[in-house]
Amino acid sequence: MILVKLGGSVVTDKDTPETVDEAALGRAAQALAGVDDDLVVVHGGGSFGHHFASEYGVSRTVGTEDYSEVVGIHDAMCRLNGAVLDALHAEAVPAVPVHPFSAGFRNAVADLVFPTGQVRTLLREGFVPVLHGDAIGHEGKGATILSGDELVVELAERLDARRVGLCSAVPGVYDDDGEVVEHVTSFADVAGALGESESTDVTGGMAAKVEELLALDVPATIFDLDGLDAFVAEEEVGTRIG
Ligand code: IP8
Repeated sequence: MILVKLGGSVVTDKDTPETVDEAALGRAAQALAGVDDDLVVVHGGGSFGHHFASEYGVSRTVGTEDYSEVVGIHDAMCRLNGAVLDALHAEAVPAVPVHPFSAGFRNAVADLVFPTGQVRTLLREGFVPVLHGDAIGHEGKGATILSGDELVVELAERLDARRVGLCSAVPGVYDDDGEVVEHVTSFADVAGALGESESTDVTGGMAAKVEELLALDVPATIFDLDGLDAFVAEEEVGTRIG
């Protein structure tokens, strides 16, 4: 199985609330139509989820108990998910939605509990499940944000992914000189260039991504939209993590 995350900043215009970058999304869908294996797609929040999450002050650790905020974030993500599905259908990819809000939760120690039977079954039945960052019930905190990157880590392990690709706004992880690093094996290698794990992105930005991907058994690759065709063709591209 191949797991691909489409970054929210790739498929949306991050500066304008609720705006899909149709051209970029169309290119991504066209590339994904070339995957010759089982495929799971995860997409991020971009100007849909992040816009509402930061307006309400909700993050992976700060929750909300206000139902209208939870619904506001979730509905925005469902609208983006609909746009991603439309783009994939236009390329004849049998994409179907899986909404994490209705599938999992975080327990009292903030661990993600996410059953994967539905995704496994859909894959076995020949579909391409499309999941996304979302609001998620969080024991003792109301609801917090589940990032698409957390989902990627969870699904890659649980579904035994053969390859994991993150299509992001940048061509890979940069070093101090602004060059793309080919291979990162420890966070210390790039910590200086990436800064701390916290950032203005409500789910942590590139540093959090690298830290989480390093914990995976399967190597993950970070590349930009120009690199997606190469990733699908199993060529070396971007930065390999782990
Ligand atoms: O863009 C965040 O997912 P990410 C999802 O993968 C929301 O970090 C709801 C902000």
